[in-house]
Amino acid sequence: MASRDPAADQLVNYRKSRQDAPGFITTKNGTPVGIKTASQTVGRNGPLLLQDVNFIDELSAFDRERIPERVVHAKGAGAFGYFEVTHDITKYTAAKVFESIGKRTPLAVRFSTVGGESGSSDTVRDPRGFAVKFYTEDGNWDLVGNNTPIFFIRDPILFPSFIHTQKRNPATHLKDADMFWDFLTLRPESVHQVLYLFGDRGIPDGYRYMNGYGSHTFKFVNAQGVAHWVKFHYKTNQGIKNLPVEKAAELASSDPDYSIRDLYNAIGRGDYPSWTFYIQIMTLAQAEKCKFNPFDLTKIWPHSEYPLIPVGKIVLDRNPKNYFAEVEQIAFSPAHLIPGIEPSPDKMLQGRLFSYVDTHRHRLGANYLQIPVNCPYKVRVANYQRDGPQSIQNQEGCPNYFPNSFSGPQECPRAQRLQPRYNVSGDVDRYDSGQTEDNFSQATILYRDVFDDAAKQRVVNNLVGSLKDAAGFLQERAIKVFTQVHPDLGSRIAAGLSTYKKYHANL
Ligand code: HDE
Repeated sequence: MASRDPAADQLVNYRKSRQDAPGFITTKNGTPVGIKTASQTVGRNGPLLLQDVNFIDELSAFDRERIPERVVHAKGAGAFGYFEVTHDITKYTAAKVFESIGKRTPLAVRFSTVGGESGSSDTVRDPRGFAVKFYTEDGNWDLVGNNTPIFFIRDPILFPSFIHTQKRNPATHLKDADMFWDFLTLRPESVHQVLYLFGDRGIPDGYRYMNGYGSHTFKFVNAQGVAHWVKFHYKTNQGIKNLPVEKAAELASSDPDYSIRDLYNAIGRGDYPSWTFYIQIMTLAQAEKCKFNPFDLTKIWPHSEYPLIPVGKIVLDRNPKNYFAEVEQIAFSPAHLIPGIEPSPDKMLQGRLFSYVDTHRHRLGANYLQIPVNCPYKVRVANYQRDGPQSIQNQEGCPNYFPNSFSGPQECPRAQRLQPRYNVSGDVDRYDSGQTEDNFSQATILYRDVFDDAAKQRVVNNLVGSLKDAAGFLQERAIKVFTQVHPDLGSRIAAGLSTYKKYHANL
């Protein structure tokens, strides 16, 4: 038989690993099951019996198989591997993961699309999630990034509305071009990310050929308690590869799980994907004088002023053994930070610090950090929290109050030193930045200087291809927004749309 790929051969390989010794079926309670293919009935055709505990065990488990899917990033693929330090950055951070050159830290990664349900196609135009969990000796550090260094909005209060416009219309249960373009054109801070999304990188060729970005600004603190602002980048060593629009559309029907399959098979055949990990550093003094707000997620830090500093590499060398246990139940959060890495005032990051752990409590339960894939297994969890649903590590006889005189765990002076005091002041208010910030200049640079002529034409085609389905007044508003990015972009979109105008004459 011709050999198949590792994903197709998963069951064949499992059988080999069991050496054809399957063992016996049991109930959840571990009791051996005699007959699996018939329920217990009164007579051959008779009704079932409540005493058929094997049947009840089976159906009650099935009835509970689904947990809520992620409200965004529902479709994804996961893998495991390690992070290895190649360059010393201890002058910036005391985080254990960066402690010494050559140090390896185990990690888990989950890649995802954003807007679609867990059964949706992998090859849609959408940002891709690139979330990394580092299992460090100071607890788990999650860098929950995307494949773009920026985002559509800069205030987290807009996130639910923004996401609603990317998902289904509540009346029709269909994706809706009016919702999509209405929101984006009313909030022009989104235009930088929109250009990225409708450019070539909007449909990566699977998950191995794209970069990852921590996106937000974070704060590094070194052993002396000195802080720097930092951004994280992980660049693919496979090279960037994107899917042409026609190929992506074809794959959406012929192989909607294209990206999951590609990652599983690459790792399965020993072709381990890797990324080089970089940081950008900004001193606190530089931030004070920065021409733009360095905590604004709609903007990048120019590499010419804040160069990439190499740090290490991410290697993925193990497929999940069980998708539900290790990928569906993995729970990332920007609030999973470790000493030496702190949040910045980026409003989006601040909003995310709440949202992820909140959604995990809903999706996985209050003790989601005791699920093996989420468990900080390099350290013993020691605190004064107890009980709750499915609490399986309840800290035995250790006192459950603090302070105490009975050898309960104590405060950690090192963690305290690595959280230096800082000053903030200002008037409490709600500051809507939609019109008051510079929304356009970095988008202009992206269109004018980064895209070559062919890429410009492709982005125009992609935008027209989506805008053509929106109402006429939204098309007009979009043309105005894109004209502010660059007059050439606005006029090319207007020209492209003019061929469709007849459909929207009355709108
Ligand atoms: Fe997320 N996001 N997000 N996000 N996000 C979630 O958390 C949220 C944002 C990202 O593979 C949810 O566990 C808010 C930016 C990834 O499991 C949820 C805001 C970036 C993943 C959530 C953002 C991301 C998520 C849904 C605006 C890139 C998948 C399920 C303030 C830097 C993680 C979950 C995985 C998932 C909230 C914006 C990346 C609802 C409120 C910006 C990669 O909590």
